[in-house]
Amino acid sequence: MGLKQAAVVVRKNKSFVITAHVNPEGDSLGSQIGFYNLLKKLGKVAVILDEDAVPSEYEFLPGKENVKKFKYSPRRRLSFDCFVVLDSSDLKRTGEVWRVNQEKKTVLNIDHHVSNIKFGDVNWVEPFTSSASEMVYKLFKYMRVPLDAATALALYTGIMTDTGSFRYSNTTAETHRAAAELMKYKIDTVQVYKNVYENIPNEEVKLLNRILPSVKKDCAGKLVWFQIPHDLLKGKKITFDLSEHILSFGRAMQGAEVVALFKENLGVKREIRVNLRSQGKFDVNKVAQLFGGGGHKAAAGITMRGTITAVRKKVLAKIKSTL
Ligand SMILES: [Mn+2]
Repeated sequence: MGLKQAAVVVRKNKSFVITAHVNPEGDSLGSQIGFYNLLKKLGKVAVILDEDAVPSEYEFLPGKENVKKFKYSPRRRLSFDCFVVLDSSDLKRTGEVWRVNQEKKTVLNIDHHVSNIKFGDVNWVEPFTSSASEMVYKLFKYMRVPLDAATALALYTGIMTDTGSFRYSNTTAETHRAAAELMKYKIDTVQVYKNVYENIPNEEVKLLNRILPSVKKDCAGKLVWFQIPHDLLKGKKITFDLSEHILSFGRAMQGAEVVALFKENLGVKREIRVNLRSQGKFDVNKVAQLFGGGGHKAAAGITMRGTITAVRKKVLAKIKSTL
């Protein structure tokens, strides 16, 4: 059983590097901060290294200052006993951070993506659990490590964001029980929601205003897609993640069953990020896996090489053939 083995790895080792996927969001940050706090309470040495900076909507999280933006360099050697990867279906989802584990120290893989390829030495993978944050909550309980207000806030935020604020089908009775217990630490849940979702900076509102009207529909409205061209983002200092808002808007459109968002990754030439969402019936993970991506049945992503037009055509054709 993964949980038990994960606890053994935590007990056995002294120093840890913690990471998660690129483009951090609520669950990757919540689970990393929660796991870091667990280790600290057990007297361990730990550091959180992420490829990308913390988006502005998560700056309210206590402990976010422990999340270090990390640029890999082969000359920089880090010594540690255990490499912990959270909320990532494979090592490459960490960007370049996985390269710090040159000495092949124990890899602990803690994740809830159905597409997880079990890349760890110890794999604790629970596709039926709402979020990596809920898994870290379980680890606290199992190891009988006391929670605290800052940890509760981080884990609650991760659970809230990955369940679409307790609306998606991954929300279970267990999820609600975890959230209920975390709320005992006086979390201002209304404010957490506002911080994450109702806090869009003016510059980003202007962008939304240009992206949303470009929505395209296909398959009699069952397929909805958006494309963010590179020149729209170029030169702009984007600190707020708009993807979730765009995808939610797509899902809310009448008749929409599948939503796709195509974006050119800034800084990386000819790399396209595709985000897919469904209402729950259509399996977007299956489509994502055909192109080397993955995720969950109702939410998945792909990073592909090529022009945005070519990528879009391939992915949409696949969706249309099964929709
Ligand atoms: Mn997650």
